[in-house]
Amino acid sequence: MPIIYLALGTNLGKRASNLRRAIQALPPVVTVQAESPVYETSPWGLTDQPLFLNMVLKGETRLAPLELLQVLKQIESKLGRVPSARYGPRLIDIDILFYDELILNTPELTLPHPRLHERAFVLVPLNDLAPALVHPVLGKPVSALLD
Ligand code: PH2
Ligand code: MG
Ligand code: MG
Repeated sequence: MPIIYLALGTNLGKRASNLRRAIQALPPVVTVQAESPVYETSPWGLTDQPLFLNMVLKGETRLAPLELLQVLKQIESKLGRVPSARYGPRLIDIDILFYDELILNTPELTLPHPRLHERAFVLVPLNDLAPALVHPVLGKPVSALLD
């Protein structure tokens, strides 16, 4: 089954509970195999907003990438996310970082996630789970992207 890495972020409402509810909503579509620690992080992109909680999950899915994206968006809505500004505050954000070694460029979805290597709030928890994972576009392991 394809191995996926997901990034979770939240900076509105009961943040820890938002993460737990998102993780609980993933099965049976995604079988979660590992959870990183949860980090409290300064907002990136749009700095005048509350602190985030961020973490990364490793899992397995039988869904194709775009099907997975649709399910993750449904979970975000079910948990109460409403549309907001780009990089703005959100109740829950679930992003696909990697889907096996797949490289995908469609209007709906870019894989690996196009900004993951610029973001400590993603790289630090990803490095906790998979320091040796090689980025298929950049050709470097996560541990090197973090440096
Ligand atoms: N998500 C964003 C924008 N900025 N900053 C942090 N620290 N964590 C996030 O998850 C985050 C962000 C939009 O997806
Ligand atoms: Mg997102
Ligand atoms: Mg995001």
